[in-house]
Amino acid sequence: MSSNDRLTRWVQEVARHCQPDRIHWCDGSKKEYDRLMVEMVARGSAIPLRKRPNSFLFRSHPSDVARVEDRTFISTPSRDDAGPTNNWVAPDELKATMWALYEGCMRGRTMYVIPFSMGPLESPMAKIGVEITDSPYVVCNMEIMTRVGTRVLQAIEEGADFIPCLHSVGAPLAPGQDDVPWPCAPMEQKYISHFPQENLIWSYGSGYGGNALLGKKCLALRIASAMARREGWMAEHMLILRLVSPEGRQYHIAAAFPSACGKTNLAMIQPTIPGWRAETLGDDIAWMKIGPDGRLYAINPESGFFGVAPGTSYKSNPAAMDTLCGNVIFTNCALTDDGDIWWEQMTDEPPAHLIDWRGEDWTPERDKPAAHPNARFTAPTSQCPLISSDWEKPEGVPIDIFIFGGRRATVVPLVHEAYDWDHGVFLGATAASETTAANIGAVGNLRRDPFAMKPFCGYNMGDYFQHWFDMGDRLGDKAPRIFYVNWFRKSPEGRWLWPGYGENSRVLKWMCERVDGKVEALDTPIGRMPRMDDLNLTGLDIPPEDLRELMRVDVEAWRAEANDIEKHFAQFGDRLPKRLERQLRQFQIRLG
Ligand code: OXD
Ligand code: MN
Repeated sequence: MSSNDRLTRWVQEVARHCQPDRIHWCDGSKKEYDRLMVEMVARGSAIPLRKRPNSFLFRSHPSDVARVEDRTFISTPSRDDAGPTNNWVAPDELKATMWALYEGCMRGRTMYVIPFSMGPLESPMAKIGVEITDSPYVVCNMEIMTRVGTRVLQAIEEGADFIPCLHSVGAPLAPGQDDVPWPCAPMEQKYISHFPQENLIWSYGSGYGGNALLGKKCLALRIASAMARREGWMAEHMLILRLVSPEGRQYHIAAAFPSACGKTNLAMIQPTIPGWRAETLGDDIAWMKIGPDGRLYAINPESGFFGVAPGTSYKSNPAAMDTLCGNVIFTNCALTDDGDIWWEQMTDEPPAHLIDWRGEDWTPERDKPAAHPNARFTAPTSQCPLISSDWEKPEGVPIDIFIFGGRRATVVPLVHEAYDWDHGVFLGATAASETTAANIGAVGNLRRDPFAMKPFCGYNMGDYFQHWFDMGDRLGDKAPRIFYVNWFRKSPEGRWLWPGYGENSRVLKWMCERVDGKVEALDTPIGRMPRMDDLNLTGLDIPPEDLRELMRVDVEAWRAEANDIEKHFAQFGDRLPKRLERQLRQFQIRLG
């Protein structure tokens, strides 16, 4: 059976179950996008923005505002293969449950078939997917976030493999029933399911973000991470950035932070140190493979930004603001009276009147935010003024530096460097952050989020740690150097100690100098740290006591951290690599 026969049969099988009124094969054209938007405006689910060309605002149902980790499943034949950090249901049971939900779920709706490529089609690292969905909102978002169209279909016809991704909002319409602006199913019927052994994705009941745009978290991270382990490459929750020194030397950085910890801001950094500049390559996902020269090469599999809107401003991220000049889909932002969008911290002063993300009147006295904290923009990567001319290079760019980090008000200093690759894997495996609104759940608790992949690893995380060791063994002395940062440390009174944003370039510059062997570092129990003189702080007005606090290694607090890491590691049982146990012991010895 050719790939194309396989595709036709799959589409027919899904249509038999889901019973849509119509089937539409997407060609990815502007005409198609515009027509779908016109239809969504007419139905009342999209609001055209008078102030931004070709841009639209959507408001989701209040129960469907973020990724639903509790309803996300890695369905491997054995529970152990999904591991302790994933929800698991046996494949047969999960498929039976979901087929029952899919039965007739697209009645009254159009079923769209979206052929898409993650990565430029001509890249040896690209992977093809086909998403079936009953949401035109998903089609338009996918047309920005991925490369959709007939060229992809042609590649499938010529024999290219594809990953089937099935999605339904789970809201069939009875004959004559009016649609709602944001159809979705109740929480207990939502399922975001992955079958990594079969490279298969089934999503039901949510229309929001990573639950529904299946190329992103589901394919490019969960399924891809499992493929990458089998095939010897890496699929990581990382931005990709090129830093260029005054001498013109290029450094490529891949950095992993949990959701809503500033990845998009760092990806679009505008260095404040004279002579240095940066180019954006990606803001969320990196696929990396060892090249013919033995170095690790990264591509960004996406073609759009699905960024957290609140907090984005001309102060925090001017390049993102310019990216949003037009052709953007906004979700759950507030609407201004003159037909533009607004969100918290976009401007110093909020407008005097808005329609909030729930569609209600809003004035600054209201104690609720006008935009949902996980409000998003979907914008083409090509519109970013800092985009690198190499962002679609089929072979990718060679990575020099890995950065891990999170949001920590206490304990973790501004920057430290791993002693070696194994120690770097330990830093990644123990990364922790205060939780944010990107996932439904409590905000502000500390959670260990290894490699920022806890919600996105498609197999047992113990095996994932081992995969990192295996990659390091293969890379040898060509492996990227590994660093850990925390831009978010606060003073005991709750003041930010570090200005962040463009000033983070000072820390990046130090990393580049470490890579080039230009500066020594101080050995501490947690890793290597900058000598104060080596960190360029010219022009910053940070009181010396703040700097000391920013860099302080509080051995007592780190001992408590080590105890917590012991508990964190224990959950992996015998799937925890011995090399990580050894790292923990050495860390405890260094702490004394
Ligand atoms: C994202 C996330 O949307 O990590 O990128 O939640
Ligand atoms: Mn992300």
